[in-house]
Amino acid sequence: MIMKNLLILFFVFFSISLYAQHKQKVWLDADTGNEMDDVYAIIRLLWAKDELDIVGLSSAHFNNADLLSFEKWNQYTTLGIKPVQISQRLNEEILQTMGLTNIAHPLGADRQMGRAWGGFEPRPSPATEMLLTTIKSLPANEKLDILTIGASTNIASLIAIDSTIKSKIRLFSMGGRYDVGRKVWSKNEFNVRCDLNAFDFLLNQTGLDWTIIPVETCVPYQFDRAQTYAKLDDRNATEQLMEKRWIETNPEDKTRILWDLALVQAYLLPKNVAIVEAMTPSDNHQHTVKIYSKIDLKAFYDDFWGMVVQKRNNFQMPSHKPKLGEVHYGNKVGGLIGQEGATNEVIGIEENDQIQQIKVCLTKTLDVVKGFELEVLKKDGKIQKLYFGNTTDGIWQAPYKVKKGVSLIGISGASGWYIDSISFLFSDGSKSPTYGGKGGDNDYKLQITKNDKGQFRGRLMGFWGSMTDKLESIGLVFFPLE
Ligand SMILES: [Ca+2]
Repeated sequence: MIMKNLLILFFVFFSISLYAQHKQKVWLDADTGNEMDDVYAIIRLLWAKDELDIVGLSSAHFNNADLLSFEKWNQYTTLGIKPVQISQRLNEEILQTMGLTNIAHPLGADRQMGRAWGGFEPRPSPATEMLLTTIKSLPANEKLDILTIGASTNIASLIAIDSTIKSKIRLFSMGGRYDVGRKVWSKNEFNVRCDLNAFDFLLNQTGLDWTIIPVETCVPYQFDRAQTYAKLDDRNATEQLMEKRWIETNPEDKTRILWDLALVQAYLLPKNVAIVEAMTPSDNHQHTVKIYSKIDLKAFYDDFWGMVVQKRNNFQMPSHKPKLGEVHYGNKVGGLIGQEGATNEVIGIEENDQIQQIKVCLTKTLDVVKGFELEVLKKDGKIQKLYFGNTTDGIWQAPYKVKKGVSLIGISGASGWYIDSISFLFSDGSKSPTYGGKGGDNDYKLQITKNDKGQFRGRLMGFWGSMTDKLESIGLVFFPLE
């Protein structure tokens, strides 16, 4: 199992470049109600909200001929079905679950561009309206990246309504077929079939920066049902959205191709994809578009499942960025989901303090951490004891003597529901023994990192987290130095 062996490192970092540069604005348009992979793709993109400015999530329809002839479309009864409304409801559920309803989430068009026999009449919708407003308010040097993982009605309509916005967007879409070797297109693909007019309209646009991931590139990117169910944590609401979606929508499928997730990850992981230029199909205006021709499958799997674990532990991350001169609460690890524990923090390590010894308190069964005590020699020569966690009725371990001149810079160990084990990391690269049990699926490491010059980027001031009769979660509290 990949996850069992994957050591996930959580670095407390405050790279200036991350915050100083403007974040790329991104919009995702999804036919979320269609199959199960849109949910995975949306969640993966939303997990990138610290690196990107995700400004909108619009809904797309998945109108198709089967809805008129079959009684069911996946779990939905087709009688009176309103596809774009299903996508919209799911989009809202995802944003609510992740606490991100502040991201715009307008409704998209309920039908294709033009008519069944053709035509490029746009379908205005709240989505095209909000997209226009967003694009019009961009500074001169900025573009909006739009990702679309369903029928491209909303994006084609946007351009049909106002073609001047073409120079202000970069489009990334999933759909269509393209055989890179033979340089042959086929429009026989679901997203295209749901709005062939829109796809043709987009292919006829010159001056549009467009990158397409065709079916051929996505096909190898498959998830195994049993593995996916096993890896998604039942205690995490966001992960449950993904598991539930598979169970409800495509329960009989032992494997699924994650088409839409492939597009989102191709966008997020440009180093792990190959891009070729392709001449548009011969029945369209002749110019080139970009094709994601290959994806690094291992990098994609590792990225996705690594993020699942990382976000499971980090979901309570404070939203404010660290500033010089401001105490910062770093990411926490541990079983945060129930939030049954009381909040707990200790901040008292000052500049030039010397931690002399650390004592860890474990449960009676010795397999879970309850808390710890730091014995600090203050500048004025007095000894101060700092306590973290709930140390009543615990078993104290032999104290760990800290070397003189060495400072505490972080912790590592394993966590599950609770902090199963902990060890302490020091400025000279040394590490205390590990205290606690062997449990905990998630290896964690929280530490203050060094800059290029080898200087620590911050100073550890203490810890924050939550506790029941055990230590439930823990994060570093630190003072940024750069
Ligand atoms: Ca889709």
